[in-house]
Amino acid sequence: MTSVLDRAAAPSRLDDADLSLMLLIRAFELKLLDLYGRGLLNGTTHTCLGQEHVPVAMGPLLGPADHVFSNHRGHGHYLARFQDPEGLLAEIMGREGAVCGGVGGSQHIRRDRYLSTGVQGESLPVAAGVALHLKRAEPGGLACVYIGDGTFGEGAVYEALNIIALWRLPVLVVVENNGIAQSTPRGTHMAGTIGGRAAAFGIGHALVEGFDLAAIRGRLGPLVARVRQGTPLVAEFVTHRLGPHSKGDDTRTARELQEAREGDWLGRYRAAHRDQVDRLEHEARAWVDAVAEEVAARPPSRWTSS
Ligand SMILES: Cc1ncc(C[n+]2csc(CCOP(=O)(O)OP(=O)(O)O)c2C)c(N)n1
Repeated sequence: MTSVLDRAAAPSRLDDADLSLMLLIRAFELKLLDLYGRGLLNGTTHTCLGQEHVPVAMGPLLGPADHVFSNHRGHGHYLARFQDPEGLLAEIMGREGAVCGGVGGSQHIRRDRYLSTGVQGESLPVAAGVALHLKRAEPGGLACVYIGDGTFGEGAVYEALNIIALWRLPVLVVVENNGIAQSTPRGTHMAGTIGGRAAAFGIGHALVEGFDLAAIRGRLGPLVARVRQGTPLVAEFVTHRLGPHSKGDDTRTARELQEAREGDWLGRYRAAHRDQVDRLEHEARAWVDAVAEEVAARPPSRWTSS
């Protein structure tokens, strides 16, 4: 199954709440790059600039009893689930109130049924195990895994997909296909397609291009309902990575960067709905500025193993 949303169409108007969340994630990530540049972050960080719409689109399709597995580029996944920029920033800055006591940092966060890891490909086998438990103990629940197109080439992903399909496990794999893995373009690391690979296991595949959240949810909603009944799905979002891989490590040419910027949902949306963006963007930036100032003034976080 393939659904492609027309990227040339004028963007439909988004709900204020959805756009606010997308803009919050954008403002948060820009603030992180600024804080990193000033030496105020602990450890490394990868931003999801350009991919903010993916977890926001998925938000209402997932419930609190579902498990979410995130990756190294997971701030948007976390913020879409918990809307907690204070806890996340405190975690990344190692300040009091940090979600994981400041030892997880940007990439390794655990909260309720949310877990992120920087180990590429690790999450799918773990999600398969969790989904087996859900199938037996909490039917109707699912495990949602976010991975990138580069990580989709890890061997562990295919062992997991095999078992997921064979045992009809409630796993939803969301691939954020931004066309590059660190510094390796997709064309030099992936033979065939993500859809073709899902098909090899008899797993359904939905291709999502665009950021009309209502249309995406309308299309994916029935498929996610089927995941809950044991029909796994690979949902592939075509996205653009606007920023560097982590901080100052962008190997793309000026032309490739320009193409990524031209594909940016925010630039395209702003052109069609400038008033709404101006109003909500200002609020999002003000919120993040206030959070950053407040969190930076907190004492260091302390972690205890108990
Ligand atoms: C097992 C493992 N191998 C390599 C790395 C180093 N690494 C971190 S992110 C990354 C690229 C991931 O690319 P992709 O899955 O396309 O996600 P994107 O960064 O584009 O969001 C690599 C190779 C790692 N973290 N874990």
